[in-house]
Amino acid sequence: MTRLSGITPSGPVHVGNYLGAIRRWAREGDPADLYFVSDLHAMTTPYHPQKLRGRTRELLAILIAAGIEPDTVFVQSDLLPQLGPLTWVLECACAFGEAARMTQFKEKSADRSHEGTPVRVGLFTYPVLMAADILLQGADEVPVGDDQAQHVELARVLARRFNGTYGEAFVVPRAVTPPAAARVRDLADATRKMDKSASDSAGVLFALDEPDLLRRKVKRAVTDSLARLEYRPDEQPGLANLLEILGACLDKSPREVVAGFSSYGEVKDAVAEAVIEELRPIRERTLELLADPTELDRIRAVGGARATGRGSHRLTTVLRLAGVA
Ligand code: AQP
Repeated sequence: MTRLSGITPSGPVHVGNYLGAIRRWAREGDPADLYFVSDLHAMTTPYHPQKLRGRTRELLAILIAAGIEPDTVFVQSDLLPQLGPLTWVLECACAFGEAARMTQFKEKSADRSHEGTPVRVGLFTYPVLMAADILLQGADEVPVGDDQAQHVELARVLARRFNGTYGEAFVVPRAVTPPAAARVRDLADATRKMDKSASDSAGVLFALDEPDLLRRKVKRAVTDSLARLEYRPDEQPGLANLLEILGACLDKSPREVVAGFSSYGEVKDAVAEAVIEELRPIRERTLELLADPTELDRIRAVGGARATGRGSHRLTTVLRLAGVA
């Protein structure tokens, strides 16, 4: 059984990505799973090519440094020769109305129109590219949050339609809900989730931040003036967020970790030290890998070759059934 998960280099990796996804992939990943850096998805909104290239390498290095089996990791753009034709075939199997129904497109395009920046056609069609990511690899399960479940549903619809119309080629994937993980929120505003592409990074703990910077960001975290040391997410969201981060780092519940503190300052010190210790080995290994481009390229090539190998037979079948090969 193959599970496929991706992460987009839309900004530097933060502690939310790490605790909510990457650490789980490293701990629970199966050799049959696939993890990929979805750099093509980062092109759906304005971006800088050099930064994208750098962030893609950095993210690949972080996934390896975090302990994910290197063979199971690949970079999406390394599969462009396969994903390009497959995306076209799937776009030609997708009704305009189906793509237009995607809630995420409606929300993200509304944001862009609001900002006065053009909405890219890629933002509209990327769920079809996501279907190609999934279907090319023959993934059985795709762990996604609520915001992506509709896209996996589209992949299911397209797989069934192609199989029914032209012939059996695709595994019909399932969306699965990943085990509940801490939803880390921004330290400066606990109503917002911690975001890679946040315009203000004062409340975002990046995985490669220096320990001193992490300490300063945690010290400035917004809490409240109630001076109550309890875990009450609704009434004290800033404190609750800190306790959730601490709990996730220590593999304990936020209620367990809150006992024993006598001030918010103590909580912040403990959070800073726990995050620094959690990230230290990953930061060190990532910097080593980034300093050794030959090794990183070698790892990248192995993962890319494995993913390409998995998809090539399926793509040949699809093109033949579609009448274009
Ligand atoms: N704040 C978070 N807390 C816990 N988990 C999180 N994830 C993202 N933010 C948090 C998880 O990280 C994985 C990769 O996510 P993605 O690349 O699809 O990015 P995203 O979910 O759109 O969120 P980001 O990282 O903040 O990026 P941008 O700025 O591009 O929106 C997923 O498993 C996600 O749940």
